[in-house]
Amino acid sequence: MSNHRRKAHREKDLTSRFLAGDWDEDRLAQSQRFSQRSKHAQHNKMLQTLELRAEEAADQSDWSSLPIGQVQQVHSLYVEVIAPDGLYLCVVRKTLSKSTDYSLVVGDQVRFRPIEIRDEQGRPEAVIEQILPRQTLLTRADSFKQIEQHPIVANAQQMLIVAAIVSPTVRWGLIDRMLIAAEAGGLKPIICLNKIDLAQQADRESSQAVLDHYTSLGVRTLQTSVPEKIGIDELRNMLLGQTTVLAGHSGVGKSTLIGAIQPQLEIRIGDISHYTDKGRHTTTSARRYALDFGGTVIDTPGVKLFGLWGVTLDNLDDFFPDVAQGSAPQWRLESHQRIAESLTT
Ligand SMILES: Nc1nc2c(ncn2[C@@H]2O[C@H](COP(=O)(O)OP(=O)(O)OP(=O)(O)O)[C@@H](O)[C@H]2O)c(=O)[nH]1
Ligand SMILES: [Mg+2]
Repeated sequence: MSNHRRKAHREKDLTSRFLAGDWDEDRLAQSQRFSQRSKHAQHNKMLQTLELRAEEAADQSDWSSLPIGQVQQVHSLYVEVIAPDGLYLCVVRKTLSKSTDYSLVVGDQVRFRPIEIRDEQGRPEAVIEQILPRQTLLTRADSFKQIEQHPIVANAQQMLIVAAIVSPTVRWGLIDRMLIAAEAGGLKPIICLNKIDLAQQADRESSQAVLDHYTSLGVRTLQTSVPEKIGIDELRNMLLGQTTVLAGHSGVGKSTLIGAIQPQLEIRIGDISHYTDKGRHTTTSARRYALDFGGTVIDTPGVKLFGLWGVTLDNLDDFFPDVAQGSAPQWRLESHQRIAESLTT
């Protein structure tokens, strides 16, 4: 016991010992790592207590009086819910997670019960009692074989499909898949072709011709460049008052675009050299951001593949009206063909 006390006393004094020249930088860093770890352990313990409480049976009688919030981010142990009076760290009532066959995703609307606990940063905690019906749901299958459903974001009204004209080179086939997912999930798609500052004029023009075809199918499109500030105001107008999920390949500039329309948001943006390493993603989980000028955006991690959920050979042509009408250009025919093949294998 006395040993323990002495140790605790010593750890409190770390910085002064370092400043007094007692400790070198390495020892200080190592010790701070340990105290960071014990902070984590403390936090985990607190969450476990919270989960235990969440196992108690739910009292449904007062659900209608509970506050409603929106899921801002889903972590492995807890969920961040944003409510009119601020952010809550929540766990899901065990009976609720057992009774629904789906898990929470960003954008879900929930009723939650605040409890008298705060985490070490003073954030209030709560138990999620109910998930409200979803208006839209962006979903993908875990692979081209469509074995398992992966809901990504709930209740978004729009999907900003982001691609880069180069670095990484645009893949129209991936865009076609994401267009289908948007439509199948009830979201209005917008195609945003970014990084046009890096392309030759001829490539910009040929890309515009492709975008014009999508416009003829009723899809809104735009070209953007963050360093040259091209299309940023237009994008801001498209996002105004809407809930929009951004999706696309890793490194195309999704997070950068969010940072460009609202610079005060501190969003992690990747160093382009990272993208030469396979599978390196800067954004690692979906997160919702409120826009000062009105509206909400949800940043998502990059995707390489977009497995389609709820699409079969029988309804595929519904998503390719140009193919069905015989007016599709060659690349759309090829895209349709590739998706059809993936649905049969
Ligand atoms: N030249 C140029 N570079 C850009 C543009 N937009 C983004 N970038 C760069 O592209 C790189 C990747 O940007 P991110 O915003 O991290 O890409 P992301 O789509 O969020 O990537 P993930 O989070 O991995 O899915 C960064 O180095 C950005 O500076 C642009 O319009 N032009
Ligand atoms: Mg990102």
